[in-house]
Amino acid sequence: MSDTLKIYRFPDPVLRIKAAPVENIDGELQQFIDGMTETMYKAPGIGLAAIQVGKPISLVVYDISPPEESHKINVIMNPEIVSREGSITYEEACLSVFDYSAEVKRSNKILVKAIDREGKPIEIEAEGLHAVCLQHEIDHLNGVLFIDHISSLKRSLYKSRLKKILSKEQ
Ligand code: GNR
Ligand code: NI
Repeated sequence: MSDTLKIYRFPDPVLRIKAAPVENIDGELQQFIDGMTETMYKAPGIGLAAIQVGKPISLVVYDISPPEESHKINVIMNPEIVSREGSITYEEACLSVFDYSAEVKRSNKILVKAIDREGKPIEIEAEGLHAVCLQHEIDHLNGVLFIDHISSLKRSLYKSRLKKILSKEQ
């Protein structure tokens, strides 16, 4: 078993770094993917982008299967959204945004081109929560957080609440 990785949280500037494409798919990367998978399930979360654990590469793991169903980890690298359709408003949260959730409007259906953990090109047609999750994770790869999509009033209210929380921490 691999070690659990540290998840960086807003306002850490690490979360604003833009991910570089994955070029070397080697044993070290496979180990890192296993570490991310374990970290995501332990959190628990439905997705995790590499930058959330401090590595600025274009890599995402996710699993949106309901808790009662069998789990299957999805690994995508160098993803690109190539088409979009419709819209969906969904209450989002993030492992990198402490104690907060808010509604975000995104595309309801997307087509994503990526490579899998072996480097094989794949296409993913995603709808609903699947599409929300992928857009949320692909945002992370561009240094974007879901709180960047909410109103500036909501964001400043959250920021001042977080400031109070953080000032009380030892
Ligand atoms: O675990 C997560 N839940 C979630 C809920 C609604 C919309 C997006 C997400 S992703 C989040 C895990 C995370 O922070 N991934 O980057
Ligand atoms: Ni997130």
